[in-house]
Amino acid sequence: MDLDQLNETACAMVAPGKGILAADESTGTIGKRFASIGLENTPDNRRDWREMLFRTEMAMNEHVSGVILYDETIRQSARDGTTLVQLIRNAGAIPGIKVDTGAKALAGAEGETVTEGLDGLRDRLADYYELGARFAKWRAVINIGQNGDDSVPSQYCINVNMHALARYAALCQEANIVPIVEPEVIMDGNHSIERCYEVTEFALKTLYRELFDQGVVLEGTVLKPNMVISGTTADDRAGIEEVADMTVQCLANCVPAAVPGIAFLSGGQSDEEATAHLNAMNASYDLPWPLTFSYGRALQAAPLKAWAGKPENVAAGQAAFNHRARMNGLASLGEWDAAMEKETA
Ligand code: 5MM
Repeated sequence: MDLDQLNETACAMVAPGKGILAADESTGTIGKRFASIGLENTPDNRRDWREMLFRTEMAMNEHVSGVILYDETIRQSARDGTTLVQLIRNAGAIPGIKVDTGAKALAGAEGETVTEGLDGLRDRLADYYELGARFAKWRAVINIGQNGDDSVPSQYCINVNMHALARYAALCQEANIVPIVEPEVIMDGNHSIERCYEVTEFALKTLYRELFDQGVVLEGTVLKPNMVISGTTADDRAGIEEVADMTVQCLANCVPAAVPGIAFLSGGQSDEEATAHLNAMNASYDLPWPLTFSYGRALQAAPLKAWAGKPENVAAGQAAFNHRARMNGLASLGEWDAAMEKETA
């Protein structure tokens, strides 16, 4: 394990003004995204979509530090034969890879899941390193029980998921790959922001205990958490400042200062909401770690709509991606303003 290399990569992933593009949708998930624009879910269409993003110069050169890829994508080439990994490198960004194999029903715990993918992971990581990956991602899914059901998440669910995240992280570091640890508390539901805080704290405290127990070097990791936020269908959803304050308070209580950076998931927030929340945290607080983005939907929804799967719309898709990447880059510095949303890319 080369700790200097791991720390250098982790710091580059959260460099000032930059964040991570989560383009690691599995085939099923990207199919749902394509369905929204009436596009068939084929390997060529998936390549064209991702090639368009990775060739978007301003976004990629100035605001994207790294890209999380899916197994198919890390092996794919652009139309001219350049590998997609090389396109990312050409932009000065770091290729990364999702290595979990998805959240599966957790035995004996209705409504809860455990993320799988540890079998054979050591060999897969060696293969991914050869293919160019310098960081990886594993996402644990934590649901919040609804309508007063405080039994979800269970201690059992939190324990097995955080244990698996730490096992994954230790294997990554052994392979000189920086693990992004992603314990996602799901936003769907009508729960309050206070309940989201409790569950996020429960998950993060358990996660850092497991990482310690399994010898994971925090300086060579990046945390990808949810924000502390009201459920999507909650009454009286918390406003921007409250989300920023409670998220920062929760992280300050749970995340050691040795962690090089925190890159949030968007989790179903609207594009602008995800940007505004990130900006509010960076504008108001001086924190031990940089706070940035590792967004999937909140970076891709606008370009996907503008592109709509048509070659003649590539410039429009890239303009939309440039715009969202720039807005989030500014938010990672606390320099975004809602009025900037009206500016063209
Ligand atoms: C890009 O979305 C990923 C989805 O992966 P699956 O297809 O395996 O479900 C997801 O893991 C993503 O990397 C993060 O959760 C962040 O995405 P959002 O859209 O929440 O910012």
